[in-house]
Amino acid sequence: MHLAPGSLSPVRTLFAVFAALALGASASTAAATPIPQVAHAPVPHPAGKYCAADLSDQKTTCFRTEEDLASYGSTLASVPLVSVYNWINYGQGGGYTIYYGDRGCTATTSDVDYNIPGLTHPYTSSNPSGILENNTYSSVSTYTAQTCDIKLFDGANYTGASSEWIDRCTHLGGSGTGDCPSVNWYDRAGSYQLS
Ligand SMILES: [Ca+2]
Ligand SMILES: [Ca+2]
Repeated sequence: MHLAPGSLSPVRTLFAVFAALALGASASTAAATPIPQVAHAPVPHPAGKYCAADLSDQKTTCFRTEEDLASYGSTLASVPLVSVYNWINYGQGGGYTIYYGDRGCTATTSDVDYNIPGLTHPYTSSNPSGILENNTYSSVSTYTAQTCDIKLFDGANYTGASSEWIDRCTHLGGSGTGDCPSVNWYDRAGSYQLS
């Protein structure tokens, strides 16, 4: 008796997959969708150490970040006059205030273009952490376009000793180098004038 050998020949079925490439397909008709611009309104914060002091309306507004300050500053009609820094070398980490005004300064320093009688005003809150601007300036820099120089006074209301006119100075410690004063004005100014 024959038993038919069970010849189990696997049948291999090959499935060929053809990728049909649509050559010359019509260009996408979907126009590039503009990415919506998320309006980033800078949010003031009373303890922010990056501040704008606008002398045209005596309004001081502080922010947590430099980006927010810059964004806010770009909305002002006023022009930047001078930046005053809590740290030397215009150190951003210590915070700073940009003073704005409605005009630049005249070319001569024989006049006074702006008076800032006290550095607790228009500062009404902390910068940073409870420190008022009085006796905090360690470096200062005026904005070239507005041609102002700054004169520092020890006390409020332009009392006490005063510095010469300074265009910019990285360290108010009295080095006399560049436009820096030759006597110490580090953490000393209590009021100032611009011309
Ligand atoms: Ca002082
Ligand atoms: Ca002037």
